[in-house]
Amino acid sequence: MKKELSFVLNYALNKGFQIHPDAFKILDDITDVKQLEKIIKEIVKEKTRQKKFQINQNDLETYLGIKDDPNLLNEIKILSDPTSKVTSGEGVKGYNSLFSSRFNKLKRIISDRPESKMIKSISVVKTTKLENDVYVCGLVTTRNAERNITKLVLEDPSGSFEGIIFDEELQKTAGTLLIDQFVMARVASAKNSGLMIKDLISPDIPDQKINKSESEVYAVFLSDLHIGSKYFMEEELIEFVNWISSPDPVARKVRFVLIGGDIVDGVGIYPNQNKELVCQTIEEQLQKAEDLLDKIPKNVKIIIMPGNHDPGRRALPQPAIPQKYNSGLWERENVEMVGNPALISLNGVKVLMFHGQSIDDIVKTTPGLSYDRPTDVMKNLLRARHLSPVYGSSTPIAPEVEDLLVIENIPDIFHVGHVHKAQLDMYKGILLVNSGSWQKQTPFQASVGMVPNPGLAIIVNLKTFQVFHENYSSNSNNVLQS
Ligand code: D5M
Ligand code: FE
Ligand code: ZN
Repeated sequence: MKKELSFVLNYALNKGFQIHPDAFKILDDITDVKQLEKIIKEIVKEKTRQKKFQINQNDLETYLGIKDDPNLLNEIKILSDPTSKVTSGEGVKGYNSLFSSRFNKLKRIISDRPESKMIKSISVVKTTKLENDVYVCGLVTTRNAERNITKLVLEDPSGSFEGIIFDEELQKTAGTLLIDQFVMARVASAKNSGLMIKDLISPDIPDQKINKSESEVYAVFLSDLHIGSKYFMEEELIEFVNWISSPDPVARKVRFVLIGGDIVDGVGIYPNQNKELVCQTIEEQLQKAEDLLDKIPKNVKIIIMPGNHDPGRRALPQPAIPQKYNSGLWERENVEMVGNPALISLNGVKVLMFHGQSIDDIVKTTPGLSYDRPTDVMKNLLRARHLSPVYGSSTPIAPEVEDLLVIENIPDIFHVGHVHKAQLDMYKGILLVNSGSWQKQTPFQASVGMVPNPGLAIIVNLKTFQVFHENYSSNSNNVLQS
């Protein structure tokens, strides 16, 4: 008999328990010593309370959840996915229609607010003497903070104007606006015949009811695996995948695994990348991903979305990773390949998945935001109701006729990755998850002082929205931020 097993058996016997031989067999199969001790202690505690002093097979099966509960639902609905919608519209005309689609969609969203009844177009406001305050809507084209004023240029389909902000608090609000985002402004004539902005209203998220799953199942949030990279934490991810099929009571209820992009490291993404790869082709990298995900039980649905390292179109919105690079993943019953961004319903819980490349442009241009707190950036995106407003910076945006990056449908969970920092937060009832990464710090990241916290798996109970995490990092400073 294993030493550890006799230790736990003695523990139970000393507390006056009998152990049925079938229960004994199950205990003997558990290889994780710590788990063995924990299980016996919990069962002894519970049965002492019940004053039943025998441990039988049923007790262990209940505790371990060895029999998967067939009543647990795992229903996926793809509510929106750009894969079949992306066109290859090009040129100035394409961008004109993109921006006009953005403006129109967001104007519709903001029209739920009472102030919106007084909206005037910019050309009208510029050419009439304003007796009272009026509201205008527009996309922010420039934002300049000067000594003690801020100047903001807004543009709508009728034209553009520069408004001046004097109020200190409002200047701070203006500082959080993203370039090319939609905003509504309260405007009045200034003394010097110019226009003064007296209030700024973002489309934002209204108060709303969060959808929950009736079935008590869990979803796992992952991203930025970077399979194929030398720095991919293969052992740790394998350990986590093994946990999913372990008898742990939470693992037994996992029915969804979401991967928010950068599943592979890709090829030719940055200069001299080949020196940092262990798999030199996309096909090899994706094959390795497939082999790894194969270990996940088949009753768990896996959703795979591309990031900026994955193959396929680079510009946003991105279609799903093309089938030609790996037909195995596409053909798998329990795998859904979706584009970036995608809105998915998991037993009725709406999850907005977005890789998060736009965070790069936003932290560069917005005072107070940094890579260290990605969920703060995610809040800005929700307020702007747009996933990637800044046009013409480092995030490539395709000249689609329809702007598919407007957040039209409000999610219950907002899942982003890209910055390799796992973090949790809440905004207006929406659970914000940045799922971190499974790649150790790369030389590039070290050179810019970026410290990732990789190897953390975030797990959400879709019935209660309680969040758990499993930490596979050997570095004790590596913790989940919230
Ligand atoms: O991005 C991982 C992280 O590294 C993300 O926070 C962006 C940052 N990153 C990546 N490339 C650059 C460059 N060239 N400049 C600044 N910051 C960068 P990933 O998409 O995994 O490469
Ligand atoms: Fe990444
Ligand atoms: Zn990325």
